[in-house]
Amino acid sequence: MNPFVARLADKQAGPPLGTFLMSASPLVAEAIGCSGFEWAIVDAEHSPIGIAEITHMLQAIGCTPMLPVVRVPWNDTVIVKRILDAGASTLLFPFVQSAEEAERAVRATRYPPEGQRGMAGLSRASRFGALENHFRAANDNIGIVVQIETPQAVDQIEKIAAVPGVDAVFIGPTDLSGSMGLYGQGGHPDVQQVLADCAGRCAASGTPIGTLAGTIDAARAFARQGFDYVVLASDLGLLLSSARTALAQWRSPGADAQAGAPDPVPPRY
Ligand code: 3PY
Ligand code: MG
Repeated sequence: MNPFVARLADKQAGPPLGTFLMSASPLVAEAIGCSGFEWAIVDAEHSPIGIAEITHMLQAIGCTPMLPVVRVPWNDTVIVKRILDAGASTLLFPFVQSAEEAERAVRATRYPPEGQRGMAGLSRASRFGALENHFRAANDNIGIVVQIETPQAVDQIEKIAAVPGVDAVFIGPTDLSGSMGLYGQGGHPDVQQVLADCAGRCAASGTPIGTLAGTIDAARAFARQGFDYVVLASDLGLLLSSARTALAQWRSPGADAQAGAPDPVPPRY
């Protein structure tokens, strides 16, 4: 079974927290993998990450216990083939609008006769040919998560989730709020209501559902609402919020007085 799908099925362990990796850096990907995050999304939709970076980031993550998911830039059979060849085995598809589009996503990930994935003898996916069973085993080991990001897709969520091969859904609150005419307002009550409804509908149909949270409090709230997994921000987001907090403290008058007696040379910087 695909390791990410298996982790989602392990309800006892609680909802796994992940983060987006947008910095296109294998070093950062490896560091996040060593930080304790259970899983992370290599984001090839909204970052400079291309095939070479995906390959190198997967190599780096492979040295850590963290489970990688790769978000493909689009539901495109050729791009999907290249990303699978690079060794990705769990894919996140943005903007899936219908059951037909979900079927197209699944087909792109399956070798014939089930699908249309092209075959190459020396891909990283087959350990450069060393995995003799690769072509027979690969179809059963791919995990697919599809993103629901518009009201049209929300209407279809049960049909999309029921497509054989779809393992989980993920609500993208940024695009969802934009397509609801509430640009930049993922926290708007109307958007939050749609998220809560989706969680209820997916619980009823037994489909794991996840979404994006900007803070740990929001992540906890989503878990309480029934979300099965949550993405906390991104590597860049976590870096920038920590940088901004540090600068705000530095610039805040009276910060010295509040600071107490910190270690002037921290053991890790
Ligand atoms: C979105 O919010 O639209 C995303 O794709 C990421 O969560
Ligand atoms: Mg989106």
